[in-house]
Amino acid sequence: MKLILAIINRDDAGAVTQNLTKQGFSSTKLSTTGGFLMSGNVTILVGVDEEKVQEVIDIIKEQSHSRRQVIPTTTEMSYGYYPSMPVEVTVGGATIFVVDIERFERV
Ligand code: 2BA
Repeated sequence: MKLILAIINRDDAGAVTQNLTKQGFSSTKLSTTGGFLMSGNVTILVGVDEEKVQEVIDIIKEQSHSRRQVIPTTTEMSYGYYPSMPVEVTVGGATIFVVDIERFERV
């Protein structure tokens, strides 16, 4: 058994979980925050048998889109001027981890 953790954009979360459910996969959605942008994203947990991992990853890939995001930053100059220096980063589609599960039980 494997646990898939997928960090995705909030706007894609509904489509990802709906498609997982449609294909018969259970999932749990957590509200999370990225350490770099400090903005909200969503982490989806899916527990599956090893042979189903690729199917789940394909569904996540299909529904997760990358986006360009501009973040404001400021720089201190020697003469005390703090101009805004926006930086653009590409976020997503999805950051996916697959980990081994030692034991899985529903009680
Ligand atoms: P954030 O940490 O908010 O990062 C958002 C985006 O900012 C990243 O997109 C990447 O393009 C950029 N970025 C992150 N750290 C950076 C840095 N030190 N310097 C320059 N640019 C940086 P993604 O790579 O698509 O990541 C999206 C979200 O996935 C991340 O949000 C974080 O919540 C998660 N994530 C990505 N890699 C991870 C990892 N190795 N471990 C845990 N979470 C991760």
